[in-house]
Formats: sequence, C-alpha cells, structure tokens
Amino acid sequence: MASENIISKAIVQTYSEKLTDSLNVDVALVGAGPSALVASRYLTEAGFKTAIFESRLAPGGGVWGGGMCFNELIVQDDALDILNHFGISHRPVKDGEGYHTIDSVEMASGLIFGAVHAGVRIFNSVKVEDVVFHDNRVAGLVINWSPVLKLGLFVDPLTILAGAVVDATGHPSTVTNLVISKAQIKLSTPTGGILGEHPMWVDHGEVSCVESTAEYYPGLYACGMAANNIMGGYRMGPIFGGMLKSGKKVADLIIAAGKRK
Ligand code: 48H
Repeated sequence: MASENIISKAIVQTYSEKLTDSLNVDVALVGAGPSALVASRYLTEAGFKTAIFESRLAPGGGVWGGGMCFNELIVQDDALDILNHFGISHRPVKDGEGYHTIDSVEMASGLIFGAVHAGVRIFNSVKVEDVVFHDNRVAGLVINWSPVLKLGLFVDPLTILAGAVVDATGHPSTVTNLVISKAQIKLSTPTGGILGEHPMWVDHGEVSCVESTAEYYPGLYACGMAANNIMGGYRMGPIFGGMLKSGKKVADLIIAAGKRK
C-alpha cells in the first residue's frame, strides 16, 4: 500500500474507533479549560469513561494568555496538590502570602497532557450546539464540527449519550443557557435561572466559584467560571486556584453520585 494510503487509513480508522467508543460515556464535559481538564483526569482515574468536547483547535481555554498576555498565572497554596498531581512547576511569590506563579504555557500544556495521558478523550474543533434531553434530565450532547457551524453550513449534528454532562464553557455558561431556553427548565438556583457574573473581587470570587460547583439540574453539572456565572459570583482575574479546585470538586460530586451511563 502506498504511504499516502497507510497514513490516511490509520488516521481515519483510529479517529473513528475513538469517536465510536465515546458515543456513550459516563461523563461528557463541554469546554477544555482548566476546570474541565482537572475534572476529567480525576474522573478517569476513578474509572469513569470521560470525554471533553472543545470548540477551539487548542484545548486550554483561558490559561494560555496569563494576565493580559503576560504568560504567568497565580495559584494559591491550597491548590498546589492539584498542580503537583499534574507535575506542573510553581514558584512562591516573595512575600506573596501563599501565592505562587506558574508559566501559563506549562500550565496549559501540563493540564492537557495530564488529562490525555490519564485516558481522557479530548475532541477538539467540536462544538456542542445542543443537549439530549430524556425524561426531565440532561442525557447527552449534540455536537458538530466548529468550522461547519462557523461557516453556517446546513449540516445535521451527531449525538453523545452521557450519565452526566458538565458545563465547563467558562464565563457564558453556554450549555446551561441553552438548556434553560430550549427545555424551559428551572435550575436549582434562588431564581431558577442564571444569576449572572459580578465584577472583580478576587478573594470572594475564588471562594464562590468552588462553592457554586454543583449539579443544577438532573444530569447537568457546572464548574469553573460557568458555575460562577450561574450563581452570580464575582470574577477574579488571572488567579486559577479556584478553577483547579472547582474541577476537582465536580469530579468528586459525580464520583460520589456514581453517575454512569
Ligand atoms: C465546545 C465550548 C463551547 C461549546 C465554550 O473559559 P475556560 O478557560 O473555562 P474555565 O471555567 O475552566 O476557566 C476559566 C478561566 O480560564 C477564566 O476565564 C478565568 C479564571 N477568568 C477570570 C476573570 O475574571 O476573567 O474554557 C472554556 C472552554 C473554552 O476553551 C471554549 O472554547 C469552550 O469552553 N467552549 N466548547 N462547545 N459550545 N463553548
């Protein structure tokens, strides 16, 4: 067989096997930002079949850019065990009251590698455009190629079934928004809707982001900035301990609930 055929056949076959095996997963996460990357690794290590669907070509979400493209991030003492689990290096800030700097490129690449190496499937350039809704629960995702949607092509999607769906889409909490509008459901929030992100208050936002990490409707969890947006938390800028801890928390919640497909 010509090399051209061997290469193309190997890629098409391997990708097809990977996607076919991911049509039914225990946990489907939307967005490959820091919270989802952490969550997915802990879930996979606990034996849950886990896949992430990311609309961009590069996973990593808002990590790469550090603060205003200065490619350094801050993490606090109480999230160092998560960084250490991924083998990501950190340096204490001198007189920095428990803050540490991390090279954002090492953080993004380390989280991505750690997740994939543990067995998480990441499908990049795949956008979640809807959810599967069965018997008053979120039961999966509706996916399509990002370029197809960007070009506005009229192409029907495919579906992923899941025991639990995690909205890890960051600030807009896209999945939760679309479930509210299309399934006309009420969330387990004080208003039944999305409360909306508040302005910057670092210490408050770091705590509320983790506290807000929860199951908001049967089958639908949220973590990271999506959870913060749902519960009206303050934003916190380029400090990422809350994102890491939120990812760990959503994994712990799903593991404790035994959500499997
Ligand atoms: C597939 C999608 C879709 C879709 C969006 O924003 P993220 O980095 O997510 P978090 O919450 O883990 O981390 C937030 C952090 O990066 C941040 O923004 C902080 C700390 N901000 C503080 C502040 O004050 O500003 O990543 C979300 C990912 C992105 O990669 C999107 O491309 C992806 O979700 N995504 N993927 N289908 N419909 N919508």
